[in-house]
Amino acid sequence: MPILDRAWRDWLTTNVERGCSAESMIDAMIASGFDHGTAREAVKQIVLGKPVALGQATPPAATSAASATTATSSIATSNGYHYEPCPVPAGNVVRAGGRDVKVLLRCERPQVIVFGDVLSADECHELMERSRHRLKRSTTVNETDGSEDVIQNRTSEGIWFQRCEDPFITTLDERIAELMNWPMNCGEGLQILHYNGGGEYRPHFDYFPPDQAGSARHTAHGGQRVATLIVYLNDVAGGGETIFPEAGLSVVAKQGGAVYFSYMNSLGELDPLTLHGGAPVLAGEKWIMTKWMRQRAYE
Ligand code: PD2
Ligand code: ZN
Repeated sequence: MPILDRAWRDWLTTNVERGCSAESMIDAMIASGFDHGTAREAVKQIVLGKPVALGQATPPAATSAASATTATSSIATSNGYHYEPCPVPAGNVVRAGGRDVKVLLRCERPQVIVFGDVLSADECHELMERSRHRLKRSTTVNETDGSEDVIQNRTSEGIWFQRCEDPFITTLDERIAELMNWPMNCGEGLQILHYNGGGEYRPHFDYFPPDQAGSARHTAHGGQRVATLIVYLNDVAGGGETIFPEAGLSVVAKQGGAVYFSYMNSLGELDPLTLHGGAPVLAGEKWIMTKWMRQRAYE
């Protein structure tokens, strides 16, 4: 009987429930260092509903680049990114910070989830009111030296809240960490962004491209970004969707709702299908709050 640690047993159980093929799970276990016989036997026993023995055994080559994810999956796109189980738990509702957050859409490749009711209308209003008079033009990372540049591709204004800077922000940081199922101390501070009519954020990646020299400065603390949550603080009268051009997906801004996407797996690979942008605001204005999670503690 193969001996697996709890993370691998849970990973197998989740993937069986999601309908993954036995071959894909065996391949993923082999890619992570299990021998073929052990992987085959473990998958067989989980599929047949016979729990494998719990133990401390982990595959010799197991890597844990993303600290909360221990297993790899062999579901790879043509661009080579290996999709692993999403950190956000399965289900139509996710309990986070004592709140029932509704799941409205799940996309597996890229890994995108649309939520409803992440924040109440009162919480959205409080964030907008606290930010309104402190906004500064947003910047992007300079590819070469990592400095922060104001550019035409991103025409929003924003402010940052320090993580857990007061009780209200702490409530939100805790809720969001639970929703994203990632340690709160890996999160950057919450950022509030405001777009006037015509404002947009042209398609980009939220991760720091490893091939750009300027990225090193930003990954030096906390490592790479692994996942994003964008929460909509108001209904946008026209335009302003969050778009994923490679996936042909666009998410309409709805007050209190959010879009989540994850883009780094435990092998350290980055998902190019998460190219995304904020479409131009055609009518009214747009307010959002963003949370970026890192690989490791971000201090
Ligand atoms: O405003 C958005 O919808 C948006 C889209 C893509 C924001 C960001 N990215 C971001 O702040 O990274
Ligand atoms: Zn973005």
